[in-house]
Amino acid sequence: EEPAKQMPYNDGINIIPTPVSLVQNEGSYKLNKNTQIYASTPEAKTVAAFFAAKMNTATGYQVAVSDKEVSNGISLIIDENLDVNDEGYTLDVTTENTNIKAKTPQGLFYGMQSFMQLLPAEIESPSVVKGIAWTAPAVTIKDEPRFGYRGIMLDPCRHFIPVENIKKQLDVLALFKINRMHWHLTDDQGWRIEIKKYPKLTEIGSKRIDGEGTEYSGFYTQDEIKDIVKYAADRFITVVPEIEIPGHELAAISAYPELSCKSESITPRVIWGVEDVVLCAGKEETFEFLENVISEVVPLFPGEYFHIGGDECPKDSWKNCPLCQKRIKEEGLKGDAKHSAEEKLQSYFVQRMEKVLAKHGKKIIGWDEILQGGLAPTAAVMSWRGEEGGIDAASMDHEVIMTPGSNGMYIDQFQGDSKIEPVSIGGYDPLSKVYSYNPTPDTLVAQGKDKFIKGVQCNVWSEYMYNTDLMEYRIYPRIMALAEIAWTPMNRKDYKDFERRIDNAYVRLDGHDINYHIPQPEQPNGSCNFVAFTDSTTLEF
Ligand code: NAG
Repeated sequence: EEPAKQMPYNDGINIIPTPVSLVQNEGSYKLNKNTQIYASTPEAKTVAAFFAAKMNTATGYQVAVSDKEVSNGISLIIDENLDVNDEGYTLDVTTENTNIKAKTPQGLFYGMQSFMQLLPAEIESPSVVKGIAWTAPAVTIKDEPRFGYRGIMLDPCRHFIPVENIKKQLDVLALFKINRMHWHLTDDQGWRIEIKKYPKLTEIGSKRIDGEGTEYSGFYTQDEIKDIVKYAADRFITVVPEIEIPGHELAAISAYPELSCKSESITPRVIWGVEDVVLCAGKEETFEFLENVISEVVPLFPGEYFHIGGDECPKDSWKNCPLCQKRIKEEGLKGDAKHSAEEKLQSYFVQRMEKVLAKHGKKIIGWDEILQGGLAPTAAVMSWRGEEGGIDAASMDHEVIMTPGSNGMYIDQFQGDSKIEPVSIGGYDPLSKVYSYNPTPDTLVAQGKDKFIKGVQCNVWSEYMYNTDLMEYRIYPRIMALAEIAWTPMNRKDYKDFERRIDNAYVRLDGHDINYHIPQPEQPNGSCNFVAFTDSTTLEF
């Protein structure tokens, strides 16, 4: 007898990310209008109901959830002894029935997402599609993710993302088993989260005057945030909030000037880039303000990480500020060969935040500049200026999320010929580059420290994403490459096959009305110089 075939190119099977192990068997399973889903626990039932509703939307069937085991149906079974990790699952599709097992409801959710991807792509349609045989090929799958943190960072500060659009992204990200949405809620160009104790943060800090005098604004109320966090949780996505300190602070300081060293009167920033108007590290009021903000933000986000930013904080205002210098003296923050006194002041700042957040039961995570002046004892690092910060942190046994701009993780960059693409911040990150990134650098593997790499993320900075269509254009399809590098083991990755599977995924994206990028033929050099969507009146780079 011939051994069952491990599909080398998953021929005809389109699951993204590719499962750890997949064997295709003879025949297929067919949904019918009365298919039932059996769920072994109340939580499994919630997962079953979620997918029954989706299937019914596209098929027009009356798939229902049942408390009893059913024949010819789909079974969702919690099995605590299954030999996979907490997010893993097994999926057995036979000509008779479909069985999914997992240790957790999250594992069942991913098993069902894989099953959905075995069905025709029109299963993602928002309304009934007639004339389709809703069959899935018979397969045996055993699957679990390579990394526990599979993320995307969204930036509603530079350009706002309405609640409905965030939900749309969450729907689609969940298809590809992405499980973290890092939400960059404050920056120079806008403070985007309601803080009840400090109403001016949104009254003043969420508004800027763009271009020829038009007001640009937007923020999320705490109720809207709760709604999004719940919507994400229903799709097993944890939202990681980011409140930036001590730089990228113009919006907060325009609302409360006393927070900066010179208490200058400013407005939220209109152009992009970095300015030396930062939180004063000498005033106690700064820390009081942050503690109050944190105590309103923490209850909204149940996840383990709280992101405190930390990137791009110039040090001149601290150098020239008597209160900051007093603090440096009092705390004995002497400059040495490795770190300046002001870098140590930044580390002091971050460590105070670490203590405040620890009291709330949160772990801090920050951009790799938080290594300057000495890393806070329990901090996790998000490595964006290349991999060095992540390598340093992991070799000191700190958790790391890799998101290096140099390795394709900055998907605000061009993904095609800049002469025919909408204007972007620059760079060049085609799909193949995102796909080829491996988040565990060899040097860490050699030291046995790669286990501190907890995951990988793409960042969607929105300086040049004037609307959500442009944002989607940058996100898709590159985020599907991220999904695969975060989930699929190295030896199962295959770019050629990924490109094939993407065609099927585009139909799924169509079902969600996503404005994805389609590769364009490259233009001969110099023959085409127009750039679409420019807004040269407000941009300076
Ligand atoms: C960096 C900034 C960010 C900006 C982005 C554009 C980080 C951590 N910081 O300079 O504010 O939007 O690049 O690609 O990325």
